[in-house]
Amino acid sequence: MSHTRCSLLRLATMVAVGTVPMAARAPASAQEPSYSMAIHDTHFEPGTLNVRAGVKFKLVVTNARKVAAEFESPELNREKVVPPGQTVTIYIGPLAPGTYPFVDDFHQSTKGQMIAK
Ligand SMILES: [Cu+2]
Repeated sequence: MSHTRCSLLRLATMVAVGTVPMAARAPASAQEPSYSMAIHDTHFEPGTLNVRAGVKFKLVVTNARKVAAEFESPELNREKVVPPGQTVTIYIGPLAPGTYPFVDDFHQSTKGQMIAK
């Protein structure tokens, strides 16, 4: 589905369940855990990312492709375009323990998951 359409769906979902987007987050401190991930032509590397539950962390995403990608996860309430060859930083959490799927929204067969413990 298109970027715009999935954003609208997500907003509609949040309204429906009575939650609101998180407020703007404070800048990260150096203490926060940082995890790195790359987007390749057919997969994320790693495809399963283990993260610490209960703390805010940094996710550093590099797009190793020659085309734009979009890290997207309604479960994580995150959506970020990553231009080809570039790296973005996404702040996530604190997460409850659980499994959080994500996808390259521009190439939906490319999927991964985050496991918070
Ligand atoms: Cu999208």
